[in-house]
Formats: sequence, C-alpha cells, structure tokens
Amino acid sequence: MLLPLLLLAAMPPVIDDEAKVPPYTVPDVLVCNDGRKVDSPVMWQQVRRPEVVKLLEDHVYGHIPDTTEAQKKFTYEVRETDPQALGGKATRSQWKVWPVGKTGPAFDLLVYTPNEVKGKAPLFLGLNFGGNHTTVEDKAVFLPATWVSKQWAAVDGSNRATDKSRGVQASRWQVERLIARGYGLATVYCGDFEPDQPQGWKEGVRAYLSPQGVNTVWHDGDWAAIGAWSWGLSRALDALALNPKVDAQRVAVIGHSRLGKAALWAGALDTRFAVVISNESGCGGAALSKRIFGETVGIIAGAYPGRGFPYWFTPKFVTYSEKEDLMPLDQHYLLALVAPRPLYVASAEGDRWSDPKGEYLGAYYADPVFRLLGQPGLGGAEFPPVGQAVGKSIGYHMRPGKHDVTVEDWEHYLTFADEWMKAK
Ligand code: GTR
Repeated sequence: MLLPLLLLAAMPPVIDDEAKVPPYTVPDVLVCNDGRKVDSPVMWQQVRRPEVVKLLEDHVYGHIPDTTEAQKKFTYEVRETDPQALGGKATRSQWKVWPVGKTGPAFDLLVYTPNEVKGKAPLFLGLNFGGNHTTVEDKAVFLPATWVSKQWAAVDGSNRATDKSRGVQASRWQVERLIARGYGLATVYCGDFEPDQPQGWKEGVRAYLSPQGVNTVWHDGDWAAIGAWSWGLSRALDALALNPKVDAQRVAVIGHSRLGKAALWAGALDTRFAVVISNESGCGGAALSKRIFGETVGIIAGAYPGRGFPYWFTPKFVTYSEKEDLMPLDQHYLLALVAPRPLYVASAEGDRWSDPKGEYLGAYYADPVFRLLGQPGLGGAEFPPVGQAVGKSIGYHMRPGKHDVTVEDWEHYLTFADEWMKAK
C-alpha cells in the first residue's frame, strides 16, 4: 500500500530564509556559447542576443513558430466605440481581432485613450486573467466568449464569464489614473489566446497553428502557454498600430505574475515594445531560478504530483527541478533581452513566493547588457528599502504588501513612463 506513495517525488521544503539560499553561480550573459566575451553592441546584437533567445526557447519557454504567413489573414472588426467613456475623459474602443484569419482564434481588444491628449497617446498594454470586463467598472465592456477560470471571474456552469465579475480586478488596472496622466490602456483576456488550464491549448492558438491540431504532442523546445500569451501580446500590438489614437511607438507591455512572465517574454522578443514592466513575475519571470527561494522550477513546472503549471513552459524546463545548477542560463537572460529599452521590475515585500530579492538580482545581472548598449540600467542602485524606487533605465521597487498590482505600483510605473515615454 505504501509503494505508490514512495514513487511520488517528495517536495523539498520551500526556502523562505535568505540564510538558507544555497551557494549558486550566475552565468555571465555576456559570455558567448563558445566562451568569447561580448565586447561591443554589434557583437551583442549579432552573436549573443540570438544565442540568448535560443537558450530561453530551448530550456524555458519553447520556440514560438513563425506565423508571418498566417498573419497575412489578419483581420478585425470595430465592435464598438464611445468617445465619451469614463465620464467623457476617454475614448473607448472594442475590436474583435482575428490575428490569423477568420477560421482561427479571435481576441477582444479593449482600449481606452485619453481625450485630453491631442494626437496619438502613449499606452500600457497588458493581458488580464479573467476577461476585459473584470478590469474596469464600465458596463459597456463585452464579456469574453472563451473559457474563464472561476478563480478570477464569476462564471456559469460551462466556465463562461458572467456579469457578476464586472470590475472585480479594476484596482489592478487603474484606468482613470492612467487616463488622467495622459496614457491609454489596452487589455486582452489571456484566455483568448490560450485558456489557462492544462488542456487550454486545444482551444487556443497553439492547436490552431499546429499541423496536428488537438492531437499535437509537445516536445522539448516547443512553445507553451506563456509563449502563446506572448505571441498574443504582439498581435495586440499589431492591432494597436492601426488605432489612430494610439502611438504604437510608445507602448509599454506590462503584466502581473504569470502574465508578467508573458509580458517579459513578449517584451524580450518583440522590440517594438518601448518599455517592459514586470509586476511580481517571480519564478519563470524576473526571479533567478538558481536561488531556489520561494517557488522553484520543480514547483511551478510540475515536478511534484498535483501541483504546478507544466503547460506554461516547454517540457525541458521541468527537467531542471532540483538541478537548477545544470541550467546553462538564468532569468536575467530574459531581462537582458529588453536592453537597450527601458525595463521595470517590481516586487512586493509580502510576496515571498515570487522571491523579491531574486527579482532584483535578475535585473542586477542583466544590467551589464544595458550599460554595454549605452544605457544607465540600474545606475548602480542596490537592493532598496521597502517602498523606494531605484534605478535609471532599469527601474526597481519592492512595495509593502502582498502579491497584487496596486496604486503604489502604478505611481512608480507612471513616473518611469514619464521619463521614458513622454510625448516627443
Ligand atoms: C501562482 C504561481 C506563480 C504566479 C501566480 C499568479 O500559483 O505559482 O508563479 O504565476 O500563480 O499568476 O498569480
């Protein structure tokens, strides 16, 4: 009777004490696979950057297929606009977008732009967890048509969103505050690209774009849910570029937690994003995996029975569970790909699971790439006291409180955006 239990991998205790972090070595992102040190911006761009992308694809997120051909069928419909939204302060538009043609998946793009801004406005773009209608108190926002988890939104018996969840995540989006500061907000439900559940890919872009469809077997190096969401952020940017009220040159991609991981991967790969913001993206996001602090590779990627999210990552990732020292990279490689563009990494003191110090160190070890490319990066900033924002073209703060996106986070992001995305 005991035998099956013995076969289950036992999960080591979660490390929540800095003193218990084992010694680890952080690979130098500026050393090429053949051992050469990157000594010029050209060498970074032409030699090392592609290597770093491939390392992240092979070991962490998988390779996003080239969809250039399928995107020729990109089409959209404007479902609704209101030039007097949010009490007259904003213009709301809701587009239905079919990024790879009408036989493929569609997403609902909700956009608010500030009426006070003449011409094209800078904007924040992020995926949401439970449907566009959860992000704002605005009854005109359409409910998603796709599967939604009851963890994030009120759903009916078939996991379709209901009116009851309108505005439930509004505090995380702060649309009025953004509009008042001269920024737009665009958001898409992540489940429009891939519902966040183990079988979600069958309803999303991954099955549609795979020749084997719902019979696809995913191998090492193949993309996973984070890749699908990242791809989706780029398709949302394609659509935003067609919106006459949006300055597509000044779009910050932002995400929280699992969707912060997706925002980082999107911002790393798609250099059209002007600014990249990670809100508590944690393990598989900004935090160094080799510290093994809080959530680990094994916990997140499904090494232990009954927990984790193996479908977020390429299958190879979980093989590093309890073998993080064998990983030929760490998450600062992801952050380094944002350079020379501005990057913001944010943590919360009470969000130990995401390893705040590990998120700061992700930025710290990426910093040399920003400086090589002529940007000030962290500007020498050390791990700051709670509540203090530091850094130059890499911003960082750890605010008090728990895992969330708060007004305090947004105030820091808006200050950072004023510095790097101000009207030109
Ligand atoms: C947790 C997961 C974290 C983070 C979080 C979230 O369960 O372990 O890595 O992604 O979910 O997305 O809120």
